[in-house]
Amino acid sequence: MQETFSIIKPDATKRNITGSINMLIEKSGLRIIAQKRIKLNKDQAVQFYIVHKEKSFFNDLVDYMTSEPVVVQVLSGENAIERYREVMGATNPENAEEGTIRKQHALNVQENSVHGSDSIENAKKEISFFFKSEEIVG
Ligand code: IDP
Ligand code: MG
Repeated sequence: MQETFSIIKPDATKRNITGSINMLIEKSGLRIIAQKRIKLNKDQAVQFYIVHKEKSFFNDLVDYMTSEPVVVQVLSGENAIERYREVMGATNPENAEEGTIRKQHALNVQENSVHGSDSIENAKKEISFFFKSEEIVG
């Protein structure tokens, strides 16, 4: 069993499709073992995406991530980190496979509906950034 960190992003909360996304997560066999709706502040968004600080899209990304509420989640399952990356689909929805969250719901490469951790180390870091251990109930 493994845990990964997920965000349902502002484009999705704004369009009221958090339930549709959770349905795809649960249909994939992953379990939502922690979840809360929050509004990120600028400091949180900058810190969360700090690895992208040199990218041309960084400022836009921070503005977008703070524009509307998000839903932060911990997902568990076998091989959850890689599994959720598959369920999400490619970063750019134009390249995402049929049936993935991003193929079904993303608007464009920035407003791509979901985040998922990309490594064990980052999953640990991202989960503890948003959740206390007693908020995670498997
Ligand atoms: P990921 O979310 O699939 O892991 P990353 O490369 O880590 O993709 O990028 C983080 C986020 O930054 C993306 O999910 C997307 O919201 C945004 N992003 C990535 N590449 C671009 C781009 O080329 N233009 C605009 N936004 C981008
Ligand atoms: Mg990433």
